[in-house]
Amino acid sequence: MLEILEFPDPRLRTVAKPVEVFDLELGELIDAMLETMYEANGIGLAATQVNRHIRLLVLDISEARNEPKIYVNPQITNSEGQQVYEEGCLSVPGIYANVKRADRIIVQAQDREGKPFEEELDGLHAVCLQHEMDHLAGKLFVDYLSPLKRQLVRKKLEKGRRQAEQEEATASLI
Ligand code: QAP
Ligand code: CO
Repeated sequence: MLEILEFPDPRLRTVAKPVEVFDLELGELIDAMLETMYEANGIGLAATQVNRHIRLLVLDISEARNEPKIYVNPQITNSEGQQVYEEGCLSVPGIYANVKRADRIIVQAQDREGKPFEEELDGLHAVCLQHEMDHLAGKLFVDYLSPLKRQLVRKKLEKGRRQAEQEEATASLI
């Protein structure tokens, strides 16, 4: 499993570069990202979150967790409507907030072999793709919250990490 960077890690602000070579190494990264996403109970993961700054993301919004989707060099070519969804993020664990995004999008991307494809998405699939594409631009869903709320999120995560550390220290004594 790959290590997932957590907010406010500055590496999450890196802008990803296009993928140019579709080789074995890319295939291995895709498989490791899918495994990491499933292991962490996520529905989406961008390469940025595992400290690889290339335009690659994976999703699986299916109930059975058996419909992996891979998007290399994704571009949204059309978007319409609005929807509000309560989002979370593997890089912002335990935090959920409403975010307003486009309701229907058309995305062009390449598959793991480099073959181009186009899809029309709506609902959660469209939300998730927009959320993951934000990661590739160095953006997080908490950026849509007010600065005050974002500060609260930061404090809550810090507190959680301190508590986990404390619990580990206590456990090692008994
Ligand atoms: C993005 O997020 C997303 O806090 C993917 O404790 C989420 O997979 C797009 C997760 C919702 C649209 C709607 C978060 C798992 C997973 C947590 C995720 C957590 C465990 C988040
Ligand atoms: Co995320």
